Amino acid sequence: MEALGIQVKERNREEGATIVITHGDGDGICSGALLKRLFPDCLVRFSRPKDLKGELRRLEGVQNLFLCDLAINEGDEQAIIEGISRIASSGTKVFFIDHHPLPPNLRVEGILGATVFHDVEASTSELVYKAFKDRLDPEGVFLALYGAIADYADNTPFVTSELTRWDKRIIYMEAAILVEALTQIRDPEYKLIILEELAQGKKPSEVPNLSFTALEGLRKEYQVYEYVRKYVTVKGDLAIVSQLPFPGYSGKAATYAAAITGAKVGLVVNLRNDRADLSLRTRSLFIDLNDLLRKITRSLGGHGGGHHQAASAQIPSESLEGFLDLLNAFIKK
Ligand SMILES: [Mn+2]
Repeated sequence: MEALGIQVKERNREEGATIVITHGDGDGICSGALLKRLFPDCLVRFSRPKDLKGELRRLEGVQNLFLCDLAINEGDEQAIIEGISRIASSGTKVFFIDHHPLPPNLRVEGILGATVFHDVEASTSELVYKAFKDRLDPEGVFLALYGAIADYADNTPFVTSELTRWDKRIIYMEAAILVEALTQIRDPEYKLIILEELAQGKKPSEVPNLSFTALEGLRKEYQVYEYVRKYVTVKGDLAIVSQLPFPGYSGKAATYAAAITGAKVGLVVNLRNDRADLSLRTRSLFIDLNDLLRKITRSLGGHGGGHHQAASAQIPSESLEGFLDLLNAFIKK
């Protein structure tokens, strides 16, 4: 860690000396909890890719800044890179740790001023754990595993090997408690409490109320499944579910839509005002949803991206039919 130049000893001198900005999902929370173990006094807050450039604009006088599990949206890369190098040149040590594919015209080396840990194969939690393993106690590994499972990034050599060291059924159960509970939790204050408890070494099942909330989530999960089974329609290679009445379950519903119909891609569309919110999932290794969405949505006046097999997008409602046709055409190629 000294080699990385982090000034651990001075962290108490000024409040907010270390700031962690992370995603509010399971992987982001586990990443943040790992860093909270290293820097107990750090300030943690949650953000989203679309808010990243704004976050950077507001930051000043920080000693260490960690940006975790936050994708760089296409179109924002210039502002984000400028923001990072501005903060870095004021003396802040900036760490960018993420596993989302970078925009096509950006390389890791282009993120100037930051120490970057980036790998699209691994979860952010795994990347954080590996980067600071020497300073973490051995139990930190559980957080890395929960975060990896939460993001379906559990087939890396590190994770598969670690899972054989422990009882993997228990690890999966704990990860599932976290994931299912998070489907029910919107409140960032509550998420921060969970992160804090995890950082202190509690297992998800030991965080007050989390198991109960997870079971509520699980019950709703099966309602979502039933809803998809009833209302899914197929258009070309797409299994489509519209206006899902279960907020927070779009990704899961997209997975079920593809599974139930056998279509290559599952897609959930929620129309709100003049906007269509889309969640897509595929299990095909030959389809790169991140790439397809980045390509297609821009020409339609929207934006989108994510991972190869899990991605989301926003487009104007009136472009929806055109979008579906384009997507089908691209999948055919
Ligand atoms: Mn992630």
